[in-house]
Amino acid sequence: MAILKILEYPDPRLRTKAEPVLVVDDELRQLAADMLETMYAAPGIGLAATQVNVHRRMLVADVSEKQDTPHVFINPVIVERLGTEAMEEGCLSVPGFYETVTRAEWVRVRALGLDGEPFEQELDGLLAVCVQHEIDHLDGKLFVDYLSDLKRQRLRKRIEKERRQKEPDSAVRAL
Ligand code: QAP
Ligand code: CO
Repeated sequence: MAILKILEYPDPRLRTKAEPVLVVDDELRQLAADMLETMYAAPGIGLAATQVNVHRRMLVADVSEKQDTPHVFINPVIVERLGTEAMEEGCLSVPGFYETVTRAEWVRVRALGLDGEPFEQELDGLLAVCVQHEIDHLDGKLFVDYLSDLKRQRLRKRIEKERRQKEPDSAVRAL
């Protein structure tokens, strides 16, 4: 087990489109376990492989109160969606920033499980929103992409300012 390093916005590696998983093997199962450990430690409710700089199509999520109900989706595809729901979202790759995003309120997801077998699951509520957010990561998309240009620009400025305060040399290095 290991806690993995999470990439943070605006890291360009978060824009990578992940490749489909071809074989579900022990190495992939180990990655899933490490991603769950990393998510629980954060703590968070969802994590995509892209966020730990592994560009393969797998995500983990657990929206339960006691964080005792892990979900793993390999090569996830939304095959049906219904309704819309506005929800305040955050992201482990954009720490300290939350904004309302509108997504489908119900989805049917097709994926492979850790046993390599395909399954379909109907999701609603927070888990439905979370899985849509994490599948976006696998396509190089972030929740801040849904905001207005003005809001995203303000966020970038805030992050740059925070970074300057954390490491005073970075502004100089960037010149
Ligand atoms: C995605 O996000 C999500 O800013 C998962 O300082 C979130 O686990 C989908 C986190 C909300 C739907 C609704 C964020 C932790 C965790 C932070 C997360 C932070 C510490 C975010
Ligand atoms: Co995220």
